[in-house]
Amino acid sequence: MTPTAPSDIRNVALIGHKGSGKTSLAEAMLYVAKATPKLGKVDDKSSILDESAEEKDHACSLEASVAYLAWGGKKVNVVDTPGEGSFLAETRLALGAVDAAVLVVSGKDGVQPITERVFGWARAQGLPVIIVVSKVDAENARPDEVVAEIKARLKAPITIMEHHVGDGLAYEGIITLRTKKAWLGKPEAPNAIAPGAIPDKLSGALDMGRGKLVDDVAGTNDELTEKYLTEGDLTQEELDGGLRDAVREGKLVPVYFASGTRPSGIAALLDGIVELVPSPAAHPAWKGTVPGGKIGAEPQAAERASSPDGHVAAFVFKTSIDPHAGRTSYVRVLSGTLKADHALLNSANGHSERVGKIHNIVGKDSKAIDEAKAGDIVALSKLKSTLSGHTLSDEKHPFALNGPELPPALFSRGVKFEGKGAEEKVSTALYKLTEEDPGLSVAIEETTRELIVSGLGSLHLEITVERIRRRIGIDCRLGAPHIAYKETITKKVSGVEGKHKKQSGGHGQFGVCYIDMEPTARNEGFVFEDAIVGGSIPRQFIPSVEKGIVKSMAKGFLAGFPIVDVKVRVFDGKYHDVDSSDAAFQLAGSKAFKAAIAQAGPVLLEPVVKLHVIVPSVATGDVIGDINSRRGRILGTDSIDDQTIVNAYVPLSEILEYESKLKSMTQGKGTFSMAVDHMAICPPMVQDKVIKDSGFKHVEEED
Ligand SMILES: Nc1nc2c(ncn2[C@@H]2O[C@H](COP(=O)(O)OP(=O)(O)OP(=O)(O)O)[C@@H](O)[C@H]2O)c(=O)[nH]1
Ligand SMILES: [Mg+2]
Repeated sequence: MTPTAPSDIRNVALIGHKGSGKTSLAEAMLYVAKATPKLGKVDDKSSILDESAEEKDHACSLEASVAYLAWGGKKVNVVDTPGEGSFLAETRLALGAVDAAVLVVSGKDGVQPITERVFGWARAQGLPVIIVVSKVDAENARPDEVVAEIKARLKAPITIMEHHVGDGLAYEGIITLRTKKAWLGKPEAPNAIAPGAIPDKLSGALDMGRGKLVDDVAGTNDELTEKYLTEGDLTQEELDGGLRDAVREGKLVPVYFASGTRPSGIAALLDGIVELVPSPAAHPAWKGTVPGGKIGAEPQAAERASSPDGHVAAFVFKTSIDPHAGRTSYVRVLSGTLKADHALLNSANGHSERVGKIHNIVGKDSKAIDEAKAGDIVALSKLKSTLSGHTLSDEKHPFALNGPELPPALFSRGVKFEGKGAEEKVSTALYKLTEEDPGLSVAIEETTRELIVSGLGSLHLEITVERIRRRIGIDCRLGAPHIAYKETITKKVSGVEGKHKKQSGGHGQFGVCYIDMEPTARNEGFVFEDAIVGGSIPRQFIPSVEKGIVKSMAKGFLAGFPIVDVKVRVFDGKYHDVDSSDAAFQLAGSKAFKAAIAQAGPVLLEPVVKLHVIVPSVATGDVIGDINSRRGRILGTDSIDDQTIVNAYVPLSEILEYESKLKSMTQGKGTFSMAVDHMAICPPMVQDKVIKDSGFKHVEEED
């Protein structure tokens, strides 16, 4: 099979709130394009995209899935992503691998919190976006209201591409305004490329809709505006070209209507993707860095043209590990041509990876190919140490993509299990899972030796233990929540001494340092200033002082949480020609740091989430009262029709089990999303309780 040229590829990710119909839409696209022999359905567990046991159990996508189809002479790579807040790390990475996002908004439920969040990601990244209002055939569908909601809430420059004929149970199909085609009546069959003529009774709707579309397109470009004003219309070429440019530049967001389950509106959507989504050949140069520079030095910026001729580089956006088939890495070829049986450099860890076979993928099925050109999305099997988010590149011309930033994994809980030897098995299985799941991390608590899993939300952690139970047959459960507190200081202190002196026969140990300490701005981490003049601490021991301080910071002072946002200035010291050593100055640094922190007003910092809630307006009072009772701070409310949007900051520790509470306050109608936003100083009562519960004790340095 010859590799596909970049101009013949279209890459899209389906994004949206959970349950908005992304997987059903992707299944319909595959079926209508004859990439699959029958229509896969989420409800009867026949979806080839929601394929894992957990996805089938929960009837919801938990990871990104990849499939390709052929349409209009192009290879369309479709990435179906999860819409559940707990699994958005996969969605974030998928957006880093495509040329456009297809935002799916349920024609029944409208704009929901994750709709806004993922749309924001796509726009911030400069990705062209196409919106699909899905489920137009569902009972109680209200596509026109949903379009108004999209306009008001997403503040997107939308333009309507189709007229839907009826909605809900009276839905018949769509007519397209740009291409003037009709798909009415029966569900679309495979290769539904032969649309019918537009019936006379719809000619009024066509003219009106098309007039608006032409108007929208003309408004995006001075030349077209001029032409439109003088001639009153645009030619088909001008409309097509103007629309293509406006979508690529983000000036217009086209809106389609479809049903994934019927299926209907799919062929027109595929036509739209092929026509309007820019090919990888048009992708601006990828921005990244040259890995492997000097430690501590600013990495050197680099760019890679999205062309098959340059040096090869590929971005890994998804990893799956099958107990039998091993690891599969899904990559977007950024530049050059990827060849089977070649060695590449993993720029994240410096390892060499042998690319075995390259595959085109449809769900679990794959076809081997010899090479893949820039722009294509393919799967590589059996890489050894490559994870999602890494870049593979030519060994002689290394490149690391500036990939998307993942949402932080700050929901943490202990993992409980019973039985001899279980601990090792559970921890091995958990660490293995972190290689697949970019949003998951595992740690061992220092004091209790308890295994702690961290993820993006409670469901994430519940599904993690479910996966472990299924994979290794050990019954594990989640323990108490762990909040990722941090510690910091509030006052400046000057001239604090740290002295380490020991005389026990033979060589002694001697080192003294004097430091000043002050708080930095939030998120600055640690700043170390070397202000030693005149050799009061020999040069080679200044890094030792810093090392001692860094070690103490990791251990915490109040409750064992890492200390952050501190500046230390070392300005004086004493040494001994024979007895001073790296170890002695590390201990001196650590002692000075602890003495200083005790005087510097240490406090606990807690993670605070930004909460975004959409509720029926009648429930607004209850929802706000509840947020206030959780130490929340309301940032603002906004009402559209009979719904109210509430934005607030709430400490993470107060909002761990919000879902069930919101459901009960709103009869199941409220939806929310939350993401950790910043760290804030804990009120004294909360701080005292956390310190007490931590059971933290200082371990004195060895003297
Ligand atoms: N009537 C109707 N129902 C649909 C349509 N699309 C999806 N559904 C139903 O809506 C539910 C959710 O559909 P999914 O395709 O799993 O939604 P999703 O966006 O992939 O959801 P997540 O993977 O959880 O983010 C299922 O019960 C589908 O049968 C549609 O076009 N019409
Ligand atoms: Mg899905």
